[in-house]
Amino acid sequence: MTSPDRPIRLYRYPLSGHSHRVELFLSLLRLPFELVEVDLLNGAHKAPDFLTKNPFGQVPVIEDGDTTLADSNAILVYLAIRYDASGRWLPRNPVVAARVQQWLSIAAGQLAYGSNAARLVTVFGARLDHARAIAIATELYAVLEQHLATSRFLVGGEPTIADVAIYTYTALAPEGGISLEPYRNLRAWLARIEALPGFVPMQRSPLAAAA
Ligand SMILES: N[C@@H](CCC(=O)N[C@@H](CS)C(=O)NCC(=O)O)C(=O)O
Repeated sequence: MTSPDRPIRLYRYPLSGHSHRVELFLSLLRLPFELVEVDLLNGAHKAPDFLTKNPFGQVPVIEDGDTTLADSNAILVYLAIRYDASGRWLPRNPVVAARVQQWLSIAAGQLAYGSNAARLVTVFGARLDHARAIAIATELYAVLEQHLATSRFLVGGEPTIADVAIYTYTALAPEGGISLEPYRNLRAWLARIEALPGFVPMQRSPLAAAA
């Protein structure tokens, strides 16, 4: 099957980069989907009906027919295996699949504790260690910058879900006070993703809009 019978429902918050990660991939795959806004600011994600979808009370969540799934990276894997018949976005070759998984782990690790955490401080006033978040992000971007000197995308010459997973919070890094100016290869890679057919940008925070 390459398309769902009914639009996939994406529960999201417009300023959530994890939500955008899924929206971006749905759009790149040209899948029909509808957005359901979850009002994080008023606690809708901790309401009983939402907790039945994701007991951790976090967006994004998708509903695809009878399947309910939480966690942005898990959703990317699901969508790739279920709907990308070409296998391009999550290649089945064991070594390539493992390399994709490495970046998914980084998306849930250094990217989450780096750029994402820094932005949680600046945009949402989270009480996290901003300096530590910036240090984690800086280490990650130094590695990425070097990696992208010889690779067009994160795993070889074609985009995979590794790129989708790393894209959003990297593009949003300046909102967290992390400049991407020093990273020429990284910025060129962001531009390559933004040029992909079906790319959708994420809504910027009021902080970024004012800058
Ligand atoms: N590992 C999760 C993290 C999702 C996440 O952190 N979501 C945030 C919004 S970006 C959220 O719902 N935060 C509300 C909360 O944790 O209470 C994923 O990849 O989907």
